[in-house]
Amino acid sequence: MNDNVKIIGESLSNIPWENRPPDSENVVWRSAKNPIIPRDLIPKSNSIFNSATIPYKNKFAGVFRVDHKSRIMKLHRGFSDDGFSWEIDENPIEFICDDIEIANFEYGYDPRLVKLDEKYYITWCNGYHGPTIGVAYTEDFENFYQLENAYLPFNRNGVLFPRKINSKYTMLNRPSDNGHTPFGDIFYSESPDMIHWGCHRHVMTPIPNTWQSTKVGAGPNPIETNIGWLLIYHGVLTSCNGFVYSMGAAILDLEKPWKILYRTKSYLMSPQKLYECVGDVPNVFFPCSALTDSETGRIAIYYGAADTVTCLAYAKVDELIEFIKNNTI
Ligand code: BMA
Repeated sequence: MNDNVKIIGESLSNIPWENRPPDSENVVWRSAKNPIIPRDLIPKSNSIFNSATIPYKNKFAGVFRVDHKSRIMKLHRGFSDDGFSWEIDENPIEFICDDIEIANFEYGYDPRLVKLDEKYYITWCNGYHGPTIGVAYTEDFENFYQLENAYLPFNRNGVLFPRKINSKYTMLNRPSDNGHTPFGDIFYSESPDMIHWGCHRHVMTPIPNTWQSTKVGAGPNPIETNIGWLLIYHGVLTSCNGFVYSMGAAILDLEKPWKILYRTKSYLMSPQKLYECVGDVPNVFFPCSALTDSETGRIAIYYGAADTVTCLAYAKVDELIEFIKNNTI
């Protein structure tokens, strides 16, 4: 690994990993085992995608977007020994919440999962009179405590940073509409207590005539490096056949993360494999989570493909950051 670039975080010697295939020169490459989670892993599931994983007790835990056969969107818990093979609960997570007004949310989807202050925080797109950002935490993956929604509707892609910045909890988010949102910029918000969110700053806007021309949204929780926050995100273009979701990356300033240092001009990954192009929503490559090993610089990215299955892709932090710097807008 290039000694100049380092992930600031824990080592993870059992990170799911496959070396780059010899015939690939890409800075990000797919798992040969894709899709690692089929749509019908549990009896209730129509599809399992856009999901989040985290190291837990030397193994892995996850929160999964499961669209049921009724087509309600729910969050389910799962565990894995190796990060590839998952056991997902048949029933959705039942969040503990004192306030009945927000407890019975209509739907939950696109979870993100991050360790912060020795707790595991989950954020997701939460149906409360329209989509907003739900927030909850667990310490043991048994009891999940739901907090206040972060914002008023309409908002999607609420993604926490893995530590406080300038003594504040911080979150990227994407104001939206109530439907499929043909627009969308990424904003940054702060909170002193994980309840009240403010000090909103603009981060990123779509770029006309590119793979990210319609909207952009944060993907996995940002990865801290000595160069800046590595933000893997999705960008959407509108083709004559509908939206196309691809993956790019940016490096954000460590202290003022609303400032972009570098941002990829071309996408890093786009829907090209059959399982990304064919499914309930064709042409979707949607990253939601990344495991990292600070020792080797390995990054394993979990992404949803075609709103149907869950997949894995890999990168090395030094190569990825060099690529972003050399291919910046
Ligand atoms: C977005 C979200 C994602 C989904 C994508 C493509 O608006 O709903 O969950 O993957 O659309 O359908």
